Amino acid sequence: MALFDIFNRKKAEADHQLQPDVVVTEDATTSNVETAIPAAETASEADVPTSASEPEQPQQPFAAEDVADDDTTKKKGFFRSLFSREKKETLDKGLEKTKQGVFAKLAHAVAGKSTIDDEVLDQLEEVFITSDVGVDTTLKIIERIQKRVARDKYVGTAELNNLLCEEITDMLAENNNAGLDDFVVPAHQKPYVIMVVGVNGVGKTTTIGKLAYQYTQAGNKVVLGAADTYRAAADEQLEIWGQRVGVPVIKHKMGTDPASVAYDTVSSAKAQGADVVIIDTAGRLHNNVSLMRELTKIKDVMRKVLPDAPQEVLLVLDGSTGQNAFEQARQFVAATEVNALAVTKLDGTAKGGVVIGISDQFQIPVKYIGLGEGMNHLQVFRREEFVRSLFGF
Ligand SMILES: Nc1nc2c(ncn2[C@@H]2O[C@H](COP(=O)(O)OP(=O)(O)O)[C@@H](O)[C@H]2O)c(=O)[nH]1
Ligand SMILES: [Mg+2]
Repeated sequence: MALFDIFNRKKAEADHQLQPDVVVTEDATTSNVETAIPAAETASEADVPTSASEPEQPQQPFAAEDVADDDTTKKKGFFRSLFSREKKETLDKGLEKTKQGVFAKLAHAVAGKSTIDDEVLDQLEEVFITSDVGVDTTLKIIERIQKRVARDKYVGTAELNNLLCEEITDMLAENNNAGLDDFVVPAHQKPYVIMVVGVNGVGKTTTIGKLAYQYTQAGNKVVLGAADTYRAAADEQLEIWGQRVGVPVIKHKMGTDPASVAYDTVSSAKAQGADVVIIDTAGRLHNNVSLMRELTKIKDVMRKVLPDAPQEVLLVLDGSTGQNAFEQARQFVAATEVNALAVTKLDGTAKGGVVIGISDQFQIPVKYIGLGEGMNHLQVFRREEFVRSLFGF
């Protein structure tokens, strides 16, 4: 990516020359200018004509990605820069294993080829299927690339990463996954209740701890409820997170009715004027009828205090299980109402491509991604940033 780095740097310099009154953000003042570059400029505005005053651009492979110095682009650039360098680093680092896998396979797929022909397309299909993207989504991607190659006539393999990045981002944008703001509580929905569900060990409690941290950082008052009353020490684990983040945890004795914990948590949150309530629940399989019924009971009981609760039923999936995570999502979604997904443990796996498949195949948005065990290793899923990171931009 050295050439791309150099090119980015050139673009940043050009930006500053052409826009003396540009809003200086934290990113723009750092020496690592890469994250200050508006993503859309390289991803989807390849056809925008360049200004005559622009400095000379390198020829290949990214010569077509030009800087558009109009107002829209400036604004886009400003918003993009809100995705700070720190977050970009966490994302890049978290996806490292997946990236290594995808890159190695892509390099292999285009070895000795200068254009994207049928053979390359066949290889690409294999790259995505073996990267856990899933068959249906892979076929969609290949179809898009095929159309693009037919439309643009000559498409060299040197532009492949860029092309894939654009097409996958556009494909994901076709789903109803609205872009989400970072840990913002929807207006008039306070307290906003998130009930967290999923099988054992996927990272529910850890995700709750990270969510508590992020929502607190965003200025919200958070209360946690330890409604996993089955597993010994489950409430202690949540309590440790509560202490770490500095938020109260409502808990009862082990073995008590989880619905009563949820009821007490929501009541307490309401009384305290809290903004966010997060309810931990015991791990369960979609086909465990009594445990699935218990979720309905927890919801019903919370609604006695807050008629709209829970506004979010968050299904946590372990991304490192690849296609199993996908299958789990399918079965859970069929068995109970879920309206948000979190995919965890992306840092430990080369199977991160599963997020693309899940995001494409489910109408339910992937809202959060887990990129490590630390408090700040949870991010709101932004499809464009995710795909760009995956392809090394
Ligand atoms: N590397 C990594 N580990 C994670 C992540 N999320 C959770 N874990 C780990 O996964 C294990 C199970 O997590 P836990 O929250 O107890 O799962 P639960 O049973 O669903 O509540 C713990 O060791 C966590 O530290 C993540 O995003 N990255
Ligand atoms: Mg747990």
